[in-house]
Amino acid sequence: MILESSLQFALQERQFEIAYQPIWEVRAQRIVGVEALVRWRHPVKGLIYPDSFIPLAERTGLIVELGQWVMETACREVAAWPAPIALSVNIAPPQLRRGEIVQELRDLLVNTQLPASRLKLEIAESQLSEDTPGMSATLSSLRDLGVGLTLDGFGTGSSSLVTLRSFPFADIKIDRRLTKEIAQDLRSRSLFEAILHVCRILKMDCIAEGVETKEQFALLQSFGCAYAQGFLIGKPEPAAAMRETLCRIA
Ligand code: G
Ligand code: G
Ligand code: MN
Repeated sequence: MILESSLQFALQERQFEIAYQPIWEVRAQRIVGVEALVRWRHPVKGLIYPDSFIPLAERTGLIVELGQWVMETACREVAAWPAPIALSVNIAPPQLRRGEIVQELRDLLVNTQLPASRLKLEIAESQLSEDTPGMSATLSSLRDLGVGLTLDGFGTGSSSLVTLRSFPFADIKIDRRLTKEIAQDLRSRSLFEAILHVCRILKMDCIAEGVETKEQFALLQSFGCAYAQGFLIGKPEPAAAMRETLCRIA
């Protein structure tokens, strides 16, 4: 069990780091972006994954400070890399409920020299049900700033077409639980294709998450899914390793 006080202490002590997982453009066969995934380097327990502490951080409000650290660190690190790839950062609703996030991001982009067009904010579909009018306004302001908005984890939970109508998302990330099924289950495969149709009509880009096998990759390629992410393409890696990968292929 992780306690609020230990999370608070870890934030003070800067015990967090970011792993970057590549996002692959299927047609051009190249890395076009990375997703920043936070890890907690605990001095005794070792590496702790976000599923174990993000929910607590959200409940206690510590996600605001942690999220600011992730955003600042990731923008700074990625802006210094040799290739002009995109950076995707996960954002939790408590961060969006603060109107200040728009001005903070604007300042951060200026300070790090990362063009707004290279930053994408991933917002989990499952968390948008707690919508407030303020959140929708904040998302519009962020879009006006020029950053991309990605609807994360689509295709499971309460996937709603209303969400697609109500919020200015530029792309959709299909949840890995659905990607996992497409090679075995016909209904899942049809649902996956249907989501791609919706994306095409709404002129949104689609990223399949959790691609682990060549069979899954071949299927999503045949369906015309533009982007893929998963262990088949690359695991999350520390900043230095990802930077080297990009230097090698640049
Ligand atoms: O890296 P891993 O697969 O363990 O990530 C698990 C979950 O944690 C993912 O669903 C991801 O969205 C979430 N996550 C990872 N990094 C962050 C972060 O910086 N902020 C938020 N809010 N969620 C994150
Ligand atoms: O924010 P989101 O839940 O989309 O974060 C992606 C998470 O999925 C990360 O924690 C990452 O480590 C994990 N992940 C990435 N690729 C794969 C994969 O191919 N298979 C599985 N099982 N998990 C993956
Ligand atoms: Mn994500």
